[in-house]
Amino acid sequence: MVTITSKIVICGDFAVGKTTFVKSFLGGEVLEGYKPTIGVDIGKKVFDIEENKLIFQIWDLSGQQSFQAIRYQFYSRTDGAVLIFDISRRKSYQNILSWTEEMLEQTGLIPVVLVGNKIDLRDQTTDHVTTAEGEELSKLITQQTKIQTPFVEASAIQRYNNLTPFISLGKMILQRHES
Ligand SMILES: Nc1nc2c(ncn2[C@@H]2O[C@H](COP(=O)(O)OP(=O)(O)O)[C@@H](O)[C@H]2O)c(=O)[nH]1
Ligand SMILES: [Mg+2]
Repeated sequence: MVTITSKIVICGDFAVGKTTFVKSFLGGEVLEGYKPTIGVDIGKKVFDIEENKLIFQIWDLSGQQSFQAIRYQFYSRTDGAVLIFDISRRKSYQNILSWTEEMLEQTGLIPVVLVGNKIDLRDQTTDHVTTAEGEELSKLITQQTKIQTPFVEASAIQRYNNLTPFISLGKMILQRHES
């Protein structure tokens, strides 16, 4: 049994639901800190995964600061990432690969989970991103990270699959820790 602290960054376009997602994961647990200079909220949650203790430190972009200016501090010493797009906004899906590229440049090869959020809007959106398209994208990310990237459809608002991405990521981080 081990206790490890891991820094997780949450990436994706504006308004895809990053903050809502993080809040629904953290539940009642308090935010640990705030880095106003770089526009980042940091949350903390302790999770038991397969008899190990994982202390998640979640970094969520909160400000409107230009991505270029803050990315170094934001990405420094990152152990894993949750990449989020909005299934009702195709542009946010198309932008995921540039998020991935920019991130991996700074972090090196780290485990990633891809999330298609706002699945509750699927029936109301004609041009929504399909499950197959999400899975296709996760394969492309797998090629980049060299680590199997799961794809999870979720609804942060309805708390559907709001824990799954973090548990998957936690398991991937523990596996790397062991090997
Ligand atoms: N329908 C729906 N709306 C969501 C969901 N998650 C977030 N939102 C809404 O999307 C908007 C942007 O969410 P926010 O978490 O601030 O996005 P961020 O800019 O990525 O941090 C807000 O109005 C949220 O209430 C979801 O799963 N379903
Ligand atoms: Mg936000």
